[in-house]
Amino acid sequence: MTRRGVLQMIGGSAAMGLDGRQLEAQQKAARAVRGMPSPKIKDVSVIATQPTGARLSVVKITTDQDGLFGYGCATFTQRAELVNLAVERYLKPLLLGKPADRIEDTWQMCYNSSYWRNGPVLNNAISGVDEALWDIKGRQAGMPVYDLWGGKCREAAQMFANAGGAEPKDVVEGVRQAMARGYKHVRVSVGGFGGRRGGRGAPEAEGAGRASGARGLHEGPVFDRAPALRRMLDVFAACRKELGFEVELMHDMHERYEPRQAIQFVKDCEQFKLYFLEDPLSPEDNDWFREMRAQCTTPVAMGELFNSPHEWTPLITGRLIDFIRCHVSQVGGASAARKIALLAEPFGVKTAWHGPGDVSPVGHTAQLHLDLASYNFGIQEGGLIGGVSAEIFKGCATFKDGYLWASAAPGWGIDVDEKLAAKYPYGTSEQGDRGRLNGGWGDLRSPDGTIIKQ
Ligand code: GCO
Ligand code: MG
Repeated sequence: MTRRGVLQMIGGSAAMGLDGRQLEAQQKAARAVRGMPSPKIKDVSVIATQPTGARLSVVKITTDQDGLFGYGCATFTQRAELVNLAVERYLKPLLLGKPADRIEDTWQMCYNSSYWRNGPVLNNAISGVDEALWDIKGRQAGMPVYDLWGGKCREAAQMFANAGGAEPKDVVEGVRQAMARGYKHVRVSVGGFGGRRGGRGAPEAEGAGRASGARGLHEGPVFDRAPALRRMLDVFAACRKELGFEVELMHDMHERYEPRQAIQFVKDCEQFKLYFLEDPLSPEDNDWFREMRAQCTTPVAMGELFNSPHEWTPLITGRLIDFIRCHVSQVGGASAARKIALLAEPFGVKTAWHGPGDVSPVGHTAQLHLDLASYNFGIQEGGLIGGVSAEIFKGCATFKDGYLWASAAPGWGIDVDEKLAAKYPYGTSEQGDRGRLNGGWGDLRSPDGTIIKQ
């Protein structure tokens, strides 16, 4: 069999979910090519696709060894085109001809090449390159990336579900349904959840923090903090009354509250024995965590908005949070996230990587590999890929009884149908403001018109 044949088999078989015998044959083949000169980077490109809500950016690195290539997630949906440009105009010329198997050195080279660093656009661009190189390394070695990181610490990664609704009783029903699907952890919200701000005329904006009949002094979407917090206490009370303490509950405060207000709420929630409260403060208010820690025992998760070590290191080493929840591509990809997980372990901080729809299936898979290889894994958000996304991104993880199961295929085990991806260019499925703002977000304001961090 020619070299090209061997490597095509390695690549192609990923999507087909190998059985033991085939995996053995393939690893034997991988061993055969192992001594080859280290692959050089021949091309760097971006797959920009929007099969569902989010604008996805997936970097593809092709090497000078036929059939040896890799994919990495660079998804920053609110500024996708800027990230793609950073990859094509700045990282590609830097990488062409460079060895594809010096992942850490390449990370540091890209990180320092802009002199100014630790920003959302550049970190996402670096993430795409970093994860593509890990994919190549795994394909070359004939093993999944989690095996390159020391192998599995657990068979599968436990996931959480989301349950929302206009009224507490609807949320209770949503939690019940999630438990019926095998989930033991459910993140709840009432009238407006996480990033879905509702915008003009969107029903959920009505629920969130706007007492019935109250109107803002302005046209746009309104968020009224105090009523929103009172409603969440009603939701937790209803869930515990109807469902008891068996189910682990969480809520995303989405950094929308004043620090004192947030501390009071986190304290008021102690009676509900929550799994965690997420983003109780904004990164700009990180220094309030010391006070929050001193005041109450409710576990907190923080970090999806972090881009810099200056943000996560003091919270982890100060044992001021319980879960580090970074968006893996926003910190520079799998290599950077792995370092955060290793930093967090001795401080008793667990991982709960940010995993909503604006992480690509490649990114979700990289998170899953991190979850499997990190001793201090906490909980996984998202990663259930279906519909056309699963047709474009073949080889994604499977779900069973509340757990996400990775395939044993080499690299990330994902193969991308790039032709099909091209059928979903940016803007394909964007409504209202989102289209006008090229995937970005508009404003969210309190009743008097003051901007709120969303
Ligand atoms: C979450 C997040 C999301 C974000 C969104 C931003 O915890 O899942 O807070 O809802 O708002 O990913 O684009
Ligand atoms: Mg969040």
